[in-house]
Order: sequence, then C-alpha cells, then structure tokens
Amino acid sequence: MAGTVVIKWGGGLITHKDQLCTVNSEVIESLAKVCADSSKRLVIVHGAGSFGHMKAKKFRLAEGRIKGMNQDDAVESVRSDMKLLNKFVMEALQRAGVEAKSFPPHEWALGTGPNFEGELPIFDGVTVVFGDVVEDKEKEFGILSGDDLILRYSKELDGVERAVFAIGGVDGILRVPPGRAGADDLIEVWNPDVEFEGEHASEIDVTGGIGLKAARGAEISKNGIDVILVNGEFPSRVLDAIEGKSVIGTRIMSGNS
Ligand code: IP8
Repeated sequence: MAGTVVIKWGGGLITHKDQLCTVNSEVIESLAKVCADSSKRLVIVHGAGSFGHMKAKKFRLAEGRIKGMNQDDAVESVRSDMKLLNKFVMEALQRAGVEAKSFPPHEWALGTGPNFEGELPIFDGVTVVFGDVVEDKEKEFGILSGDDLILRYSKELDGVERAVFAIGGVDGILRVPPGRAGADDLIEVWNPDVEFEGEHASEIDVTGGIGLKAARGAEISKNGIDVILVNGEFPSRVLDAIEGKSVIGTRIMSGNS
C-alpha cells in the first residue's frame, strides 16, 4: 500500500489574506491537480487565511468566552466561512478526480493546541480537515489551528512517511522577513537551534504564523518523519515534496534536544 503523506495547505496560500473571504482559486486548482498526480495516500489539512483569522481576531475567539462581549454570532459565522472555504477545496479535488472526504473539526475535536481531544477521522481516499472554531472545556470555545492538526495526524497515523507544509509567498523558512530577504536567505535545513527572524502578522493572524509551523515541524520530525516546507505557488515543488524528491524548500529537523 502507498505510504501516507500529511500536507498542510497554508491559509495564506489558498486565500487572499488581506481581503475577507476571498479564495485563490488558481492555487487551489493547482494543488488539487498535484493531489491527483501523487502516488501517496494523502491527508490534507488546510488553513483559514481570510476565511478565519480576520473575524476571529475581531471577536477575540482564540481567547474563548469573554464576559460582556457578544461572540456567539462570530463563532457561527467563522464556522460557516470555514465550511465555505472547505467547499471550494472539496470541489477542486472532485474536479481533479480525487476521491476525498471532509471532517469539520468542530464536529469531532475538543480543545485547542497540540493536545486537543477527539479521535482523528480518517477516510480510505483523501482525508480533509481544517483549522476551525472548536469547543473547549475551560474557555467554552477556541481556535484549533491546522498546524496542530498536521502534528497529530503525522504522529498518530500509521505509516506516515512525510509531512509537507505548502506555504504562500516564500520558498521556505528565511533568515530574515521576506521583504528584506535575498537569494541566499533560504534556510535549507532548519532545526530549533537555528535562529531566524520570523514575521508574524499578529494584527490579523490568530494562530502562530511561520514560528508555529517551524515548532510543529520540529515536533513531527522527532518522530522520525521527514518534514519539508515548500512554496505552494509552484505545483511541481509540492508534488516533488510529497513524493520525497529533492526540492527547493526547508527541511525541518528536530535538533539535538
Ligand atoms: O490557519 C486557523 O487555522 P490555521 C483557524 O491553520 C481559524 O492556523 C478559524 C482562524
């Protein structure tokens, strides 16, 4: 049986992050075709981009219930926006001929962060999950990031060969923020001892940006699984990364710890 690869489609890659609820259809179509061409059994985790972070930030959903603030409509609205983004993803996969099934996390996951509860759903074809607003025992609700989902799927599913983070706008982890980076600033092999000046747009992003991906990647790598971060705007790089071929990007190692 084909080996399993868990892949994250970054929210900043599949949506236009600065305009509420706008998809990057071209990228979604090309990623769906990559999945159709792959020889692996895939689990796709997609991020939220402009379908999640803006409203979640405005209504402080990552902090859970806040006294005196009406957040209920926002919880429902972000969940339905995420379902809509997921619908675009599922339709593109279907058009590409990929048999896939989606499992919205607010229906099965409890709690946020890497130790969320709930049995990870899995489908015989391609399994699809995404960052979502989930219930939480203490906070009532919170934001479960796709970066925590990719960590848990990579660690707990049998036969995972590789975890791939497909991100938007950059070739991998850069030594300095993209605006200042030159051709030599791509870190080809990263571990937690290697410093980099990550940019995190905390004014719009309610989860962790590149820093969270790097940390979760290192955690996955501790389990002996290859982890690679690639620029998802280049479909051939994404396919090569899935298939385990050498590719421009950042390989993440767990380091010495
Ligand atoms: O973009 C965040 O998921 P991420 C989910 O994978 C929401 O961190 C709803 C903001």
